[in-house]
Amino acid sequence: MAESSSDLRRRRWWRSTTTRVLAGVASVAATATVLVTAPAPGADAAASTLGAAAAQTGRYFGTAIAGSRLSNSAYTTIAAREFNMVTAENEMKPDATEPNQNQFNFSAGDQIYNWAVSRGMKVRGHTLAWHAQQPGWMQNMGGSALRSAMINHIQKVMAHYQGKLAHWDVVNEAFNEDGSRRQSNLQGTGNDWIEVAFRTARAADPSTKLCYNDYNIDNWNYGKTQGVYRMVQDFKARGVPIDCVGLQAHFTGGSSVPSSFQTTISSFAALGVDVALTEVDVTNSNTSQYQALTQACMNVARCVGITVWGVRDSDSWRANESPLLFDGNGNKKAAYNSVLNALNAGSPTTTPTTTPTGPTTSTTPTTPTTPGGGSCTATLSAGQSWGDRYNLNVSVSGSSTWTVTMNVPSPARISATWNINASWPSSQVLIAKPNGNGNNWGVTIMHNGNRNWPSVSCSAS
Ligand code: 9MR
Repeated sequence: MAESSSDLRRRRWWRSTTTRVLAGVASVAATATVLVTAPAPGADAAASTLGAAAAQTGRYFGTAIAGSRLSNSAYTTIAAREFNMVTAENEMKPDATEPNQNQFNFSAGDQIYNWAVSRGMKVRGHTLAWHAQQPGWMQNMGGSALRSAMINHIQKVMAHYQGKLAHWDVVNEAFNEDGSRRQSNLQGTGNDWIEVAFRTARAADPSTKLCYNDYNIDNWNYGKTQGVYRMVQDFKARGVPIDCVGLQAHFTGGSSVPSSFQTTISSFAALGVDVALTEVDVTNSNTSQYQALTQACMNVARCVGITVWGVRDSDSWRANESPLLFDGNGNKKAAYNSVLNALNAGSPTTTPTTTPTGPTTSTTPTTPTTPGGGSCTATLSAGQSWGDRYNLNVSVSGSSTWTVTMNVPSPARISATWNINASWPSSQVLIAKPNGNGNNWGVTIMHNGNRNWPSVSCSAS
């Protein structure tokens, strides 16, 4: 159910009246904490980027990134500004990561991973076991040799990225349109190959969410959707580890958003898995279809995020359909605004424990460290909160060249940021610098039982 407008008002009221100022100016360094009741300017303003808007409800908004485009500053400027999740478009696929059997190459995948995390973005792994984009040596394999090679591939690639990725698409596109299994060399190793892949993946990296990913599973009344649904249902019933289903949501090449799309998302979610829209594009960026698919995700608590399959139309695998949110010149298209508005009006991923609720204030005053250089102030205010996590909005004043250091009290951990260039000395320490898009940014914190706010210090240079 969508959040009612009264809920939304209450949430925004809570955000705007719960404000704490932590001053990092040398002259007030000893005064630690100042509580104010005046609304923070702009505290209830709608977020102005896709990632920030999605983060308000605990979701992400991502894009596919092509390593070959990371040298294009027009591309990277948009990508870093707008998104807080990245999928490597091709660089983590089997042909890229294991070009020769048992010889791994992570340079292209790592380039994208490092680009993303150094900007405070998270990364989805794509993909480990797939009939397509196999290296030549694997294409010619079958039977038990291929089964062993698949297991080895999953183990080695996941070991390389152990603890680093938000999700892995463990298996990609394994079904036919009628809901039967797609014939492939992997399928030829035995019908249990998918569950073996998932069990291997769980053992290799228990920290990452394991997803099954496919296209044309958007219409609830479609054979392929039902086939995948039955597999997930069976896996959950038998304890085969699976955490998420990715609906690629390519509404190009003749497809469009079906009226049952939300039913599909909520039906998968009801099996006890997260759902993500993983490769979205829409023919000619039809505004109402982009609005509808975003709204459908926002209406389902376990729809955790949306990824579009490229940045600008010119970056798309189907560039001739102009299916993305930015045109070839990097301008926002009409569909961008429909997505942004739907994200800003969205409901949280999980129901807040109490309403309104926010993080508790610290019982021990936090002490900002003395800043080096000039003066600036970082102001924290409560964002949305859920059972397991909360958002804080941060507004920096006094300087446009600031560095904010945030220390989160253990065992809380920082899980996401938006609108900053972030570096992470540890999961409890965040160093934030401007990303060129203003002085308002935010963090999502997994509280792990400690809801005391972090301390912050601000240093201007
Ligand atoms: O966008 C990818 C394109 O650059 C590759 O040439 C293609 C090769 O298979 O894969 C594209 O990405 C696909 C994704 O990995 C899985 N779902 C369908 C995507 C579009 O084909």
